[in-house]
Amino acid sequence: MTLFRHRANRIALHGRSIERNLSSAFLSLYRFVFVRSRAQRGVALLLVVTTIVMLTSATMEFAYGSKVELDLAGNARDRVRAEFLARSAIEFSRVIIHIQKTVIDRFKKQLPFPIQLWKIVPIDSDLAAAYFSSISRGQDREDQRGQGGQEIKEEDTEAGQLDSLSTGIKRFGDFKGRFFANVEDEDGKINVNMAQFKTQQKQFRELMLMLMAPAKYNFLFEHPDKDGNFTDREELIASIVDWVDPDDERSGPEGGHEDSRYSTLDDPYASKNAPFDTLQELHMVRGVNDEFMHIFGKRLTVWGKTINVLTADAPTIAALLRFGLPHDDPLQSPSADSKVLELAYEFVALRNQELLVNSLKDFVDFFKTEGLTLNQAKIARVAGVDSSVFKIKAVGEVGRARVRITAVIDASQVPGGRLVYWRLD
Ligand SMILES: [Ca+2]
Repeated sequence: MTLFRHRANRIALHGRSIERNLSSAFLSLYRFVFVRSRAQRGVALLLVVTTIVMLTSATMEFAYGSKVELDLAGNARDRVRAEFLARSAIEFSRVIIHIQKTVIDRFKKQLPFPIQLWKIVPIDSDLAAAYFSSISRGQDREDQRGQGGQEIKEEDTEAGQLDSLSTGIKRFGDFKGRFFANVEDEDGKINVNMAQFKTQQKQFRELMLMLMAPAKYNFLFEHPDKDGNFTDREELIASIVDWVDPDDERSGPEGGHEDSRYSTLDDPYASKNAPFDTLQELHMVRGVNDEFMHIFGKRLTVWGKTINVLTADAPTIAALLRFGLPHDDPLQSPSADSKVLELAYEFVALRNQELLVNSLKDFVDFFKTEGLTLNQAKIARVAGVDSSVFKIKAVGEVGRARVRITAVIDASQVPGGRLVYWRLD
């Protein structure tokens, strides 16, 4: 017992010692904060305020960083979704092209007028969703009538079940964002890559000359370029031919090496001697400038097969008329420029209405009634009534993310089309 009492006394003594120490620490802190001089208290307050400010700014920085990272992740997710919506628009367009090639073009002689499905069918997810939604509502009404006691067909029941929300299967349009696309045929234009083939160079030169022939385009060839060089129509066409043909000889009366056009420039380069991959490459060719591209760029392509007279614009049709007319025809004179263009516009206005044009013969016959004698065999070497190459410009949008895809499909061999160009922006 004595031992225990002794230990208890020691613990009690130790406890009082801790109490004394704690009291001393609190007293020091109290004195530091409340009893020290006013200057010392000011320093302490400053330290506390500074610490609070630093902690607050660090917390806000962390919160801002987290928000940015969250936004970035959200934008990346939306961009991926937008890309795949744009891809959906491309596939939607390919289905349209497939139907055009396998159904419409096959039976076009039985049709009352030419049908270009890619111009008629809108490729837009909002419109498609509205269309499918109306079909679905109609189906629901059919189902309700069926449940009222009338006989229900087996397929109606299945469709109703599939459309039911209880199945968990989404209807078309039940996704975030939208897509749309524009399809344009490349066969309504003149293909500058024709110039790579010896067998087509003569036609290409003449066709390009006829496109640029009108006197209203003279201004393009009357001023020197930034290097002080003049380029007339023939020289510009010869430069395009030399850019893509495999040899190094300069076309035209001057002769020599074709790269003499570019070797004396401040930043010299050589002709490509290969087909154009994009139309923008034309800017590399002697004489081609922004004004030239602004006027003729939309009538030129690097992908089309032959000029489709059913889709070409009026100035291209006018070029084709000059190409098919005899060289000594009065309509070849500069004073007849407006008359030829007027006839071309008249044809363009009529071709998709009551006028039946299913062949180049119909095309030639139409202008025969206008007094033109066109060489059908010559026109047939560069033109036709079919389109096989299509450029699709598709857009996918989700939130603030927007993805644009440009694709070119060649459906001349495969109905669904072969992909020949793909660009994602
Ligand atoms: Ca060449």
